[in-house]
Amino acid sequence: MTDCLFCKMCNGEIEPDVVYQDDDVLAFRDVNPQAPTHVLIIPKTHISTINDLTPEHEALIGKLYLAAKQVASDEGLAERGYRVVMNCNAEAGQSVFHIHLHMLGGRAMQWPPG
Ligand code: DGP
Repeated sequence: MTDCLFCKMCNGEIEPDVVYQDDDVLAFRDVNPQAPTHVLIIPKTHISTINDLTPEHEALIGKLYLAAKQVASDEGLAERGYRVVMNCNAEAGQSVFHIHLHMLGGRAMQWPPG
């Protein structure tokens, strides 16, 4: 999508602080980090929300989680622990409508989240 912020990161129009990428996935540091490590992991294809997922996206969603695992390991968080979360629509706090996993770590997390 031409007016999607995260699509612009995938096509090189905007250059985020990339920590991982492959053919299908891009991972970059959040501009407004909520933890010492806060990385967003996105598919390179545009999907607006979880509600838009179809069975054909099954493998792609798995790749997002495998990328989160890789980034956590690279950041030294695998044993300490980290949180992976995806918001869907307004009440959950989604503000960018191109699905993304938040990978947060480097501090103790609270539960339930606010
Ligand atoms: P969410 O609220 O779940 O849709 O998360 C969107 C995240 O995107 C939020 O944590 C801030 C981040 N973000 C917004 N604009 C930019 C940007 O221009 N660059 C980067 N790196 N992150 C951004």
